[in-house]
Amino acid sequence: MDFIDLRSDTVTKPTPAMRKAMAEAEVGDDVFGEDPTVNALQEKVARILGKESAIFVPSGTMANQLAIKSHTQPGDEVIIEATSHPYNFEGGAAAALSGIQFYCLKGVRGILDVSQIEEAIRPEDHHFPITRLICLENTHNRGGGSVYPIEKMAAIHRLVKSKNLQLHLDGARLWNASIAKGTDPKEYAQWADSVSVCLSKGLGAPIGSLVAGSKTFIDRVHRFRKMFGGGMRQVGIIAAAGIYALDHHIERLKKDHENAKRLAVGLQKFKGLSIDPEHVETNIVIVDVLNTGMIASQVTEAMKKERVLTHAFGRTQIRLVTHLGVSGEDIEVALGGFEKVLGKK
Ligand code: TLP
Repeated sequence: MDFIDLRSDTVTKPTPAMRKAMAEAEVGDDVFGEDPTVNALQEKVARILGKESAIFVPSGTMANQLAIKSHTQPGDEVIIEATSHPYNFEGGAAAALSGIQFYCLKGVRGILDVSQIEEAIRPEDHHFPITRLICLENTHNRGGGSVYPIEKMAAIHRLVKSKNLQLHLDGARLWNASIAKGTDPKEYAQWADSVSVCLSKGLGAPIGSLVAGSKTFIDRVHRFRKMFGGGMRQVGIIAAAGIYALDHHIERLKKDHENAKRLAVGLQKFKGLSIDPEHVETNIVIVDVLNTGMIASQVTEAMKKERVLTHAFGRTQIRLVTHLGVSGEDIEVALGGFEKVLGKK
């Protein structure tokens, strides 16, 4: 029996139809801007996000880092949520590659309030670093897949513009936010100067992210993409997977959200777990194992023996993510595994 892999939605694999689209893709040298499939993907994503331009890059990390690099100068300060991806999970890249420092604010499940940001913006004084950029994440990974309320994004955007600053949105899972709330991705993207999106999280594409923004901004990103070694050649083959994913695998995210909710409701029954299914808005479930008598890594090890893979997030939390490769039946099997490991309350 195979494992049920709930560690991340990055584990999804291309479907046979996606592989066929990849095999048939027209290609050219994208460093010369001559790959027709890459150009089609870039135009498609720019259109979906309502931006002038978009650029294809290998990963979500590179997308965020290129955006940070293109918005800032060394020594600038970037306001970000304390559990955000660029601050925690990108290997310290923003300090190393852009020479910026982060000013971290603690949100509620990753969501910041406009007043917190307002207080964090530095006044003009030569003692202080220059606040240049605000980064938001929607959905918020460490926040348990929480969706940024659109009014909050709009209010933050108003503040940011009144202070002549820039706003970057890490939209690795913006598709999930859009499907969960029935909100067009453009509605979210309109409140950001730059947006990064991923094709390899839950959508089945093997690789690929994009940064979208104004034409001038994306021209700048293009230069840094070369500098960071992210210029690729005949990558229509993978861009085709992205086009296929956007055409066929977005609507089905609803299923992942239903499965995540079902999982969260089921997990409430087991000894020592604390979880509020109301907090599960998309495809990520974070559950606290503090009262099980085990630490997170022990729970993940025990679950592995039940052929269910989960991800330990720190000492007391585990993360379970639903995706293309997880069915409704798999959720029942996973819950059966938890029952064996923990027992009912
Ligand atoms: N997140 C991965 C891990 O890096 C933690 C995961 O399994 O969730 N932004 C957000 C919000 C992300 O969740 C991720 C990936 C990225 C950016 C980076 O994307 P990649 O992995 O393509 O560099």
